Amino acid sequence: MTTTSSHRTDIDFDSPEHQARLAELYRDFAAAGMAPLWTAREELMPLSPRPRAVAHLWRWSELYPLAARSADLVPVGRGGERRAISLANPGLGGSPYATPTLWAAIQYLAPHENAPEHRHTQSAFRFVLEGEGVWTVVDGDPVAMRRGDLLLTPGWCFHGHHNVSDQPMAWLDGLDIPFVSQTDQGFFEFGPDELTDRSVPERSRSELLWGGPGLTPVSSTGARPSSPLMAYRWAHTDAALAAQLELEDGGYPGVVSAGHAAVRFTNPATGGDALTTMRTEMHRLRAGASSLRTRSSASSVWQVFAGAGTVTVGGADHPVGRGDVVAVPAWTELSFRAGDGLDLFSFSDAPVFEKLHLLRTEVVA
Ligand code: GTQ
Ligand code: FE2
Repeated sequence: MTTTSSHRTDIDFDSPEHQARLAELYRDFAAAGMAPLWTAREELMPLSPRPRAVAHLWRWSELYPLAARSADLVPVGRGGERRAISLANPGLGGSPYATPTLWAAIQYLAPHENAPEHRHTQSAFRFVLEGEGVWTVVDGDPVAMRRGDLLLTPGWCFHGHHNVSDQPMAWLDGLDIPFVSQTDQGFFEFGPDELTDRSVPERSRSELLWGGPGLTPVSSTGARPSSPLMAYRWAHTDAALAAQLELEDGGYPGVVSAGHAAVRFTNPATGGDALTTMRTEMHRLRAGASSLRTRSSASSVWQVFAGAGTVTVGGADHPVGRGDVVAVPAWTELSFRAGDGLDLFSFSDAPVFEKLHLLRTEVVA
């Protein structure tokens, strides 16, 4: 690469002798464990993000039967820990990651199966597309999992799952596994082989404490960075979205389009994201409505919860329906259009970059 300023006039850069000495210099750099910036500046410091991950769509009609097949062939137990099958972005060279920072997986528990307790520094959530009958026990608190619910497992909380029903159950897991792995922050501990509490309460202890909007238990011992509430129930999320759509102007004009309601799952004690490393949201588009076209330096994963429509990502249109999952790399244009109505769950790595003052988000004209 040539420079356009500070050019030395006493050197003939094009001479064969110069070229040979340069090649030798690069060989010696490599041998000494050194690498120049100038030959790789564009790759190392691009003008804007150049994600290796690609926009990709997984169909629920393909994910679910494959997860069910694995239940006939692979037991759940100590060691492997979970029957979770990740969604691997084809741009990431075979890594089992949806984006460079986000793990998205379908987890499947056959009737009366248990997944043993463990804990890890990775944060996790479960989002339930369909079914019920599984309780996830988070630090000894059994939390029911049902359609439309978001269940949290903040980092370093013990957790195990058990299916008490005669039906299998599958759901979407989201974790920050790739972010934690690539930054060498992973710690893991096995818990007891038997679940600490096999009871199946209607509501978890965390919900009994934090059950009212805007109401903090007086006994609360102070805010923690991740949410003290382990379950965000569909009835509440649905009601909040329906209420927003009653506002003709969307509430905050310019941020969302008309006919687009959106809520973020937050820590009720702080108003911040429910988890420290992942942002979780639910969106609803009225029949025929379109979202604004946006892009963000955060990468994200979206799952259609209900309805059908079109996702436009990286300039390509994809028809999507219930359960379909879309990975959206950093700085990739994204918009949605609803058919008869469209409910979408999403998660992203935005909290990480927000805390580091790296997050950039824009509405594309
Ligand atoms: O349910 O504990 O998809 O530890 C990946 C790792 C789920 C879990 C995953 C996990 C879990
Ligand atoms: Fe886990």
